[in-house]
Amino acid sequence: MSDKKNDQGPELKAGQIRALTEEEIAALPGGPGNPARRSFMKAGALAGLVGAGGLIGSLGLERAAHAAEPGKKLESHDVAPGHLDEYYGFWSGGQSGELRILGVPSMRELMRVPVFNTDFAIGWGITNESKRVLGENFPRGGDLHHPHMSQTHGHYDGRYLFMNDKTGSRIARIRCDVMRTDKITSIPHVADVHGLRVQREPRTGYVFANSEFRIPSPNDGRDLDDPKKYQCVFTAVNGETMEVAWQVIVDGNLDNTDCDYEGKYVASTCYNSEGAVDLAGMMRSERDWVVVFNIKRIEAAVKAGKFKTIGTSKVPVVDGRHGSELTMYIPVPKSPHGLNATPDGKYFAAAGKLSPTVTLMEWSKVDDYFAGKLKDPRDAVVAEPQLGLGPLHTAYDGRGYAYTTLFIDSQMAKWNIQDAIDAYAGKKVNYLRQKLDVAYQPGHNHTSLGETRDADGKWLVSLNKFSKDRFLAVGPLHPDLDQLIDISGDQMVLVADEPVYSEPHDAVIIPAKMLAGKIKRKWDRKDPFFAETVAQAKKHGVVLEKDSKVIRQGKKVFVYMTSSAPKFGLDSFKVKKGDEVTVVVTNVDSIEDLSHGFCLAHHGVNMEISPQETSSVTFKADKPGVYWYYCTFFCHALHLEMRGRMLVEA
Ligand code: K7E
Ligand code: CUA
Repeated sequence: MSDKKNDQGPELKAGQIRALTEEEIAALPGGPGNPARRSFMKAGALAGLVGAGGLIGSLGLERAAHAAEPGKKLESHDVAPGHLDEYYGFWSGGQSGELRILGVPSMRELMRVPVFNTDFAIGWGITNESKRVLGENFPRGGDLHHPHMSQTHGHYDGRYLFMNDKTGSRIARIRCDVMRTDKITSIPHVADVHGLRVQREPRTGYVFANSEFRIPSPNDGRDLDDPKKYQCVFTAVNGETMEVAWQVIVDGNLDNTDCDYEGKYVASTCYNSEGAVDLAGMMRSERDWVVVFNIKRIEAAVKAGKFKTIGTSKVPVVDGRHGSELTMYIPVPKSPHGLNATPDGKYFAAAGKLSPTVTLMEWSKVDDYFAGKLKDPRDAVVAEPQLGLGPLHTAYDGRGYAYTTLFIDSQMAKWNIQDAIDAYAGKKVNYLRQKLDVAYQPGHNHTSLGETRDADGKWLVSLNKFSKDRFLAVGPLHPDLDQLIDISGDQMVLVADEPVYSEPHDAVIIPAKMLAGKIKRKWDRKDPFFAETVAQAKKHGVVLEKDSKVIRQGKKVFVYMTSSAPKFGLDSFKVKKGDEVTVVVTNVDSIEDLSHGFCLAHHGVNMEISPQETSSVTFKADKPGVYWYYCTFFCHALHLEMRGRMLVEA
């Protein structure tokens, strides 16, 4: 072994990839190359999924061995300064609760959009406009897993992005024209919201949401420790109104979901078919299932009044448990995870997780089942390729290939869909094309346009849960690692490592040209996002674009002011201790990128006011004294002078 050990992995010269020494190669378990790495990864996985500290050193060497693989010229993902990326990437922010916008292929982070989190930079969770979206008593954060853009006829349409909050059982919508969260809906009768997808045909339409944990229904203290009575429901939300359209009670608990390209079905993976509340219980059976929901039949049942409501909620809830004509239960190996429909509209795949297989099913066989022509639901399965350990999610390139993440093996498996079908039918064909090492433990993957009819087979990202030694040490918490892979050729080629903050689960990659002209570069004064604030000003006789004045109504004080670099409309305003103060700032600058901020010292108040935007905040003035407010976006040479005083009388 090299004696040059340090915390940060093998020593590299700038711009160089270091080859292993002969000694190091000899020290690798089982010799050089993939097999060694694989057996190591398996050992690691069995020892508690790479938990064992002693294994980390050799993992680093494996990395070097892979990165230094000869004969592979890395494709460039460089985007020169001043040049634009070809794609947008919309990235889940996981437990940070935000959505992130990346440029692909550069992997540069372009923007963060706060959704379920609070964000002091723009005042999300602080301004009245954001609180109207978040609702009263909103939770402090959220766990954002799955972002998906609205579609029309199976193509991205640039209207909205939808995403789930696993911990708060919520679904949020971002308006793509301003990239701002505009609606958040709480889902009733569920403990969490996990899998989320959008209807493709004719358009979105429905937003489908799985819930994972089973709970009593209603969850009001009854049946506390009687898990047999716990329930899990599937939810369809109307993406236009963001109201819950209907729910379906299912057997087992739901995990991930996807729908077809014809608007007929949506399918979800289910694990814990046992309905257990402990790990051993959840592993008792040999199989779980995929449940397919028949959208037309569910709509008809709701229309015919064949539903119940729960508690005070008006949401129609139909029964889709075993024996229901609304659903189909397809047995698959234990604990399936990802559910991904192929872009040709023919198949859908459930990743095995605990089984080394992916189960491929055909939508037309689902037609047959509901028409009474297919008796055994298992006959909807057309392939079950064996790929490696820990298959979690599958992405597609539109050329007939599928890419499946192998969590335990830390690999990406590329396989041919038709060959896998032929092999299942008994032909002697090899469907596996390539396995690429990724670093390390991938969860989701995603291809450019791969969840639409337009799958273009250019880029694949592997969203890895561990980065280990791939970056400089930054403390016990490591960044996650998103790797960009070029899939345009026969072989997958790794082109970039992107460290990311906790914790991306999923992402979508959308050509910039699909959004061209749809994204605004400054606010429209008539924008609905702040329309309520504008209406309130009107009632007060205030013209926001011109007036700066203070209006008192009893103990409520409304402070209206403009902002224009480098000046607020008011140099000072006076209130009394105990007043409820609402400050409304309108940015009358209309130069692109000339944002101002309003930050009030010692009051936890900051908000962004971009060109032509109105933002407002309400707080209690409970401390007598002088408090400066100042601009927080460096807008002008006299930006530091852009400030004023709030005078609070005792
Ligand atoms: Cu696989 Cu929440 Cu999509 Cu994470 S789920 S990986
Ligand atoms: Cu306005 Cu800085």
